[in-house]
Amino acid sequence: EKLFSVKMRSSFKGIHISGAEAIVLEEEVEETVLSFLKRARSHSRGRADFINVKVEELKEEPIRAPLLPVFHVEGDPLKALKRLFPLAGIPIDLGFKVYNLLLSGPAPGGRVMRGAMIVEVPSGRRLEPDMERGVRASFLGITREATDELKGLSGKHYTENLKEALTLTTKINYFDGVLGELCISDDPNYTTGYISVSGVGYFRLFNIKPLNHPKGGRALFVKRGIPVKDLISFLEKKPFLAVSFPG
Ligand code: PML
Repeated sequence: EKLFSVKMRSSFKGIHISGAEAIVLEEEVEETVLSFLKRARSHSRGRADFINVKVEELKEEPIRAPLLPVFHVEGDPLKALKRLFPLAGIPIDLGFKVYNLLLSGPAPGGRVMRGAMIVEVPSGRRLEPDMERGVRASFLGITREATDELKGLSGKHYTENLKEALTLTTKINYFDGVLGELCISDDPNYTTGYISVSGVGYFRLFNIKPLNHPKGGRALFVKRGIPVKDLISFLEKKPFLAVSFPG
């Protein structure tokens, strides 16, 4: 069966509004394109005046791997991070340094990055080649079964952001030497973030930042000596399809 990558990005007056992507069967391409178009035209950040949709057949079989299990963490998110950084092998002080950097804007001049930082543990050295742009993962998808299962398990806490973030971070954590990822949305209205821990799970943190705070971003924590070029090319190019949870 042929698989296709479908990607959408939209903007208004040159400023990014929304993006989405999927890996789907040939017969699902049309409906996917339509749903992405709808989404671009009805985003909370405004109505797009530019929409780019790209459809391409996958040239190689995607990696298929189960989604990381999701944990909804109640209570103080900072207290939770204090326990979760060590679980990922990240020193607490380094973890919070990166947390504060994401909130103040990790790109030069305190701007937000479109992609992620790569933070070496324990040195804290930044390994992404472009500190303005960061690293972005692409060629991501999730099966319908896995989406339905996620919806069932998350109940009223389900959002499209959750689905996309979980798919993305499952791919990130698949790479050997990645310890986890910390994510704070840069959407001022979206205050749920997460820390993912490789081989363990996705810990969803409510109120990880104050409402109306316009900054945020992503940081990948990696072991010293990880082949950074291979990691980046894996993230950008290797097709990855998340399937149902393990067990
Ligand atoms: C969630 O678990 O609700 C997703 C959190 C990250 C959202 C990042 C974004 O899409 O801005």
